Parts: sequence; C-alpha cells; structure tokens
Amino acid sequence: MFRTVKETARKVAPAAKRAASANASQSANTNSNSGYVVAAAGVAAVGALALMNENNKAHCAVEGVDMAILKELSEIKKVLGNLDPTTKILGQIEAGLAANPDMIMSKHFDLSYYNSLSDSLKARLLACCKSGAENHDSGVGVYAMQPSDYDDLKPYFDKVIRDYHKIPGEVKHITNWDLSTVADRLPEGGKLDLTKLGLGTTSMRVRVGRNLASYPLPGAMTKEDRLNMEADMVKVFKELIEDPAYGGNYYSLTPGSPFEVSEKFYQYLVKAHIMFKDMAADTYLASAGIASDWPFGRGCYVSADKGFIVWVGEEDHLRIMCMKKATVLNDVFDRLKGACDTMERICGSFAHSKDYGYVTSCPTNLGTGMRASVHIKIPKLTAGGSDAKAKAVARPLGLSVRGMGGEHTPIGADGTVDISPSARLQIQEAEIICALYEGIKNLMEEEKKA
Ligand code: ADP
Ligand code: CIR
Repeated sequence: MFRTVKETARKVAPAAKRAASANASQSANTNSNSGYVVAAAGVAAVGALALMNENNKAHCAVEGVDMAILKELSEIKKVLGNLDPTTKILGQIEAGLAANPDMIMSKHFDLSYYNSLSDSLKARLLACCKSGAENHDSGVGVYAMQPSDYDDLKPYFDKVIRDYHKIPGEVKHITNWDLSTVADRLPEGGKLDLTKLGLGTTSMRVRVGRNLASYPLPGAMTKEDRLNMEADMVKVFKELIEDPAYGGNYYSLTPGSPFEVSEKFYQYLVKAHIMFKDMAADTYLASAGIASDWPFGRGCYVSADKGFIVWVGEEDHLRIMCMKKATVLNDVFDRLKGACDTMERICGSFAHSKDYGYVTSCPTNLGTGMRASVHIKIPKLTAGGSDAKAKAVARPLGLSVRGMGGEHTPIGADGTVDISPSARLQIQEAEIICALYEGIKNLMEEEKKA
C-alpha cells in the first residue's frame, strides 16, 4: 500500500527530518503552510519508518538510510503524530495494516488515490477510516459520514464494499420485498412456518437500517443535528401513536426531554431486546463519532403491542424492526414491509444510492439494511459454552451467529443463539427471509448430526 511513500521516503528522509525538526520547534500549525510542511514531513517520516520496519527484517542494510536516522525519524513521527492529525491517522492506518492485514479499511487504503484527492475529499476519506485506524482489531474499520461519501469516494468504497460483500463484478442492488417473486423457494401455501422445521414458538425479528436524506450520517452529526433529528422523529411518532394500527409510546434518553425515561426503565428495555445498548461503550462506534454526544438525541418508539419498534440515533438514524414470538416468519416480514412504507411516506425519502440501495453508516449493511434473525437452541453445536463450532458450521450456510444480546454478546447458557443470513447487498429482501428459513433448516440438520 505505502510503496510510493516508501520510495519517496528513501529520497526525502533527510530533508523530511530537517523540515520536521524546524516545524516541531515552532509553535506548530500557526499558519496553513507550516501545517502542510509538517504533514508532508510526517508522511515522509511515516514512510521512512515503514522502510525501517521492512529493512529491519533485512538486517537494516539499505543504502542512504541508516539506523541512526531512522531512530530519529521514529522520534519525529511521535512529535508529528501529536501535532498533526493527518499525519497521525495516516500512521495509524499503516500500523493497522501491519497489525491486522485482513482489516478491509487499511487493506484497500491506497496512498496514491488519497494523494490524488482534493483537501476536502482527503479529510472526508480520513474521517471514514478513523474507526479502523484507532481499532486495529476491526474487521471492516470504515463508516460513511455522509450518504454522498459512497459516490464521492467511490474508487475507495467500491473496493471495500465488493470485498466485504464478496461481489466480484459491478454492484447493482435491487430492492424487492415481493414474496410472489420467490414463489419457487416458498413452501406450498407460501408460509415460512417454523413448525414444519420442528421448532415451536420462536423469537423472530426483522430490522432494516435507514437514514434520513436531510442529515449527515451519525458519525458526522453535531449535537444540534441529533436533537433536531429526534424532534423531527417525535412528530412522526405522534402520527403513529394516533393511528390505532400502531399506538404505543416514544421513549427518549435525551436528558430533559419530555419523553425521557429513567436509567432503570432504559435497562429494562435493553434486556427486553427493545432498546439498543450504550453506544459509548462500543469503541468502534466511539472512534467513528457515531456514539458522540451519547445519550442526546437517542430513543425508541414502541407500538402498543410491542411488535413494531423504531430506534432513533443508533448506528443509523433509524433502525426499523418487527419482533414477535410465534412460528410464521411471514408475520414479521410482511408487517415490516407495511411499516417501512408508512415510515417512508411520513419521513420523506430515505438516503438511497442508485448502485448500493439503501445507504447505511456501515458498508456491511448497505443495500437492504436488513437483518432477519431468530433465537434458536443448538446445544450440541455450542457444547462447552463456545460459539466457535456454531460459527464454523453456520458460515458456509451463509449465516451469522450472534449472542443473546446481539452483536458481540455471549450466547445463551442453554445453547440459544441469534442466527441471521449474512448477506445484505445484491440480495433482495424477499430472498433474505427465504434464506433465513432455509438456513434454519440446514443448521438444525447440522445440529442433529453434531
Ligand atoms: P442489529 O440486529 O440491529 O444489528 P444487535 O445484533 O445488537 O443489532 O441486536 C439488537 C437487539 O435485538 C439485541 O437485544 C438482540 O438480542 C435483539 N434481537 C436480535 N434478534 C432477535 C430475535 N430474533 N429475537 C429477540 N431479540 C432479538
Ligand atoms: C468492525 O469493523 O469490526 C466494526 N466496525 C464492526 C463492523 C460491522 N459489523 C460486522 O461486520 N458484522
């Protein structure tokens, strides 16, 4: 990735050292020019350090760059990193690649593409990459900050998206909720009935991520944006609450809101799988700015029968979901389709990309934004309390395994897990619910064999 920088560094390391020392000794960044020199020197220093790492392995035998200079550059990099955010994040991205070569953000970060961008696009790209730069254990490490990032930074995002979603060619997403178009995958009568797979009453949930076209994505929202968006959504929920088909309540976490709930009630909602967890505790979301200003502008609407829920201010502006303990998957899927249409009619249009479908903060959710899940018990595949075997068996079936409190939480003591089809993009909504039904069938067969 940094080959260009490394080559440059060979040539410019001594000059970079002088420039950096000069700038570091000034009260740096007092004018825009010094900022550029510091950044340029810093990039060279970062490159030289990459070279040093490479050359250490080759017993430090590289012409023109001796160990003394490289050691000094290491010190310079530390100073520069503290002075200049651009230098710091470029260094973090490079270090991320060394620490975790599979991280999608750093794997596709190409310095020559970055250098070809205008200053404003450079800053936008780095803002998107900040989460992975600061969290080297990220799998993906990148979040969009504006719906337009996916188009304006397409040469970068397209690689990220195609890598994560394993799409070899051009991405062209189609939205389609119509189950009659997948009739060949439905059992006779069209019902995805879990009793036919040997299951009883099952906890089912289907959610979609949606963002309002009128606000920046959560990572770039100001506190004022968050409060204004919540106020806009309260107006939407008032309409739902007055509609006998929905009814219910809005619960806010915003201190001082007329809808504010107590900490105890919030914890009850989280435990009941109704409300989202404390985002400030999620380091990926915190680094991305998505968790900023927590808990301002956060809340959730819950319908009278508790089966239709809308989260406000989590990773996406809205997470719209239907939940039910029952046996027929069509119940939650069909209800969600109707509720999404109602929401889109009242909210105005949601952020949408002609190629990538519904726009979400995380490129992993693009397209449908849909996760359709059930809680099922697979005690044999989770014997010993580990989800490792269940995940290994589920992956080739196109399924993700999560814990009982959602992503990054432990599985149930009785072997109950949350399973959902992994695909979100270049798959249609109607296909996702079929994939869940088929996936449950296949996983139950694996459980029997285990
Ligand atoms: P998301 O599904 O929005 O990506 P999480 O994985 O964190 O986010 O899950 C959010 C909440 O939804 C968690 O409380 C999780 O336990 C709950 N949940 C997910 N699927 C189901 C289900 N089938 N039944 C009940 N709760 C569920
Ligand atoms: C990461 O990169 O690991 C986190 N930002 C979370 C990525 C989204 N979730 C996922 O891959 N299932």
